[in-house]
Amino acid sequence: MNPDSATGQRPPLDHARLRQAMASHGMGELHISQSTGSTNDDLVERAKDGSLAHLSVESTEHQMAGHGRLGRGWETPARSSLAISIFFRPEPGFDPAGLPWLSMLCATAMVQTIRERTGLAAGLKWPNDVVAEGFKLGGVLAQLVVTPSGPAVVVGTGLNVDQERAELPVPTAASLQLLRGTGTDRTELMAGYLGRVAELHGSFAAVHGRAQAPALAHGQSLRGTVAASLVSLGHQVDAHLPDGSVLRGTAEELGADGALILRDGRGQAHHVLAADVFHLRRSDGSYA
Ligand code: BT5
Repeated sequence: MNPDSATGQRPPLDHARLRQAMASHGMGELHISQSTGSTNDDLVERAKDGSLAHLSVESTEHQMAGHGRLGRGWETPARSSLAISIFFRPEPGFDPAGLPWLSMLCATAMVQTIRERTGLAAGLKWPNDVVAEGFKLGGVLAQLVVTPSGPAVVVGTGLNVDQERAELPVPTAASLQLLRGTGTDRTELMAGYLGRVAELHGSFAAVHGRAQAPALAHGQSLRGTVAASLVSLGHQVDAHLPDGSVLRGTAEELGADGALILRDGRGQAHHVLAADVFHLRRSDGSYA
């Protein structure tokens, strides 16, 4: 157990170290509040006049009314976790089809950061869950923003770092603390994540937002990089579709547009663009 967690003595984020990390990656402004409703809402508000710098970041020590997808909530106690929203202003020439990839870019950056900094075998559960050992550690929520200087995107990422079991809202959730049995420095994690996002985004922007183009180290495309983090591929899943129906199949591939390609029991392929995906328990009892 982390000795600080139960006593309310959780350390705050180190703003100076984060500003330094962001400056070294040529990022925009950093704003960290003591408490707020939602960092996504705050950044969308700041973006409205059109002057907010590309790769500006909004975070908070205590997010009290965080948003999940489809009107769901995101719940975290003060200083226990990370809530990070990043503003992306696409340059002229950036392929609009690249915009939906920004949420998976951020989720992949978080997966890579967790792997590198904690050694946990983190992965991405399509489309936006950061998972490890079958539990949800984090999630990503992207919002399109119309600004006077053109369309932009805010991508918010939440990560459970220090929560004890009783502080998590659902039994499917876990924190790094619970899975590792030891604390993790939130500032280090956040700096690592921001650096990864800046690098991945820099490569992606250099190929004008084309997810298939070989852009990254070793000639990998963003699509290939995201697919390498996807734990859903190869698994039997239930996809709960927006119309309320459920599609069961094997997750075969990440589509060129970011969709999950599922093959059902009759051998028919389905192109799933929006869904909640549940991995089915395998015969050995594990999920993924
Ligand atoms: C997500 O939605 O996973 C997206 C979460 C995004 C949160 C970030 S924090 C920074 C930024 N500012 C915001 O206001 N939001 C973003 P979804 O896939 O819809 O999952 C939501 C569901 O996850 C809830 O209905 C709960 O069942 C569960 N949940 C809520 N809080 C959780 C937590 N801390 N850990 C794991 N699961 C949680």
